[in-house]
Amino acid sequence: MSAALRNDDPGAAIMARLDALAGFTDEPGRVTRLFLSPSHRRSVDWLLDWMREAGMAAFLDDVGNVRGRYEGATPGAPALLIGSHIDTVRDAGRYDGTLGVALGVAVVAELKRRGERLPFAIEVIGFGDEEGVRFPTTLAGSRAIAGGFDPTTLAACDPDGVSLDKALRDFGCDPARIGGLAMTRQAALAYVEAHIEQGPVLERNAAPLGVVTAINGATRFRGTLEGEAGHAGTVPMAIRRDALAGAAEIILGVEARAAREADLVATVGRIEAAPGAINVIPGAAHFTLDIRAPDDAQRRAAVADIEALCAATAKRRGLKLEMTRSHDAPAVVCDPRLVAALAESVAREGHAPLRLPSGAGHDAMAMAALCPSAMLFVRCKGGISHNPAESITAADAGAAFAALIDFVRHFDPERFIDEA
Ligand code: HGY
Ligand code: MN
Ligand code: MN
Repeated sequence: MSAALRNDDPGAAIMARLDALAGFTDEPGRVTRLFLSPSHRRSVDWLLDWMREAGMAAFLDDVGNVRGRYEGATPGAPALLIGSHIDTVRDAGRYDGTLGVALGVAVVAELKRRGERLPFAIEVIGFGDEEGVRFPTTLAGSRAIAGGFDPTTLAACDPDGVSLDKALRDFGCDPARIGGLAMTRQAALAYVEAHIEQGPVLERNAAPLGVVTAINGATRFRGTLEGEAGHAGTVPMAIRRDALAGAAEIILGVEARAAREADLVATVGRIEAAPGAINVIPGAAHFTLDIRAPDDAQRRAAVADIEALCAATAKRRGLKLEMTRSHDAPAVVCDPRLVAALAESVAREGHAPLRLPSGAGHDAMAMAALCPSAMLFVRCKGGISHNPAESITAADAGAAFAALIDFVRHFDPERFIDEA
């Protein structure tokens, strides 16, 4: 019997499912599943099938999320939401995001197998746009559910000039109906997301699971420096306006600024020179900026300093600078009641409930605007993520499954009914 069907080893079954999901990629030989891509479509169909097999009513919503609902004892009851994302970065690992969705479906499949109905519904969501790699947006799916979708982002285009609006329509979605996806606080009791830690803390503490206390705030920019292309052999150094050299100076300045403070991180993840020929002085350079910190005032101060650094560098080098802020999310504190309940479940499963902050961003940041939200972290080897070497063990996947189903069984909806 395939591991996917064995329920005596949920960890192995979940790993088999994630191996299957990793097969949906647009770049053979590596995992790249961008928002609204052909591989995203194939993964949507696969996930819909699995959700239905697990006893859920499942559908694709108009912003590209996969939604599954398992009714409680009383149909139409408010729901505990469990989710994460199924889009990936380029050349990704196979657990970032997908593990949280697979754990949600596996928990419901187990409840169904046992014929259990709880005093609340469970909704499992596979968000389509958490990574924000294809379009200059991020968290579009979770923001739509939480009521914070910004319709102006529909005009945002991917590097091929395809707008989000068109990509959604080509995917079978109706962007005009995204506004109607927002859940009410009455319908959403709480949101819990299981996710690989993407850092080394759990491994260093020999802890398979951890409970997230807060998620760092993040600011992203896309920048362009414009100088003057020229002949690499004839233009004297003193009169060049080399856009890539200017970007290089900025990259080192960004690194130095972030290194000055604990917990502050800043990254230039993408740099492109144009026209990109060996014997042409780069006339343009396109770069991205990602700045994060647990404290919003700390992050804002770093953002201001880095913007000033970019402007001063461009001015001194005679370059034209354009910077667009493509994402700005405040730090989110996880709901203390959910943190405590997750910690109790981890402890009941025999593990020390280690509490830790998340440097990585997650859909839980957006969902916290809708309802009380929290995260369960799962150890990953070497803390490696956004890298094909990303790795977890079946045993830790099994531990996460046991803790999550324990959490679900002990979840008291009365404590989370809309307090408004
Ligand atoms: O960038 C992040 O923190 C997340 O992996 N999207
Ligand atoms: Mn993720
Ligand atoms: Mn990620």
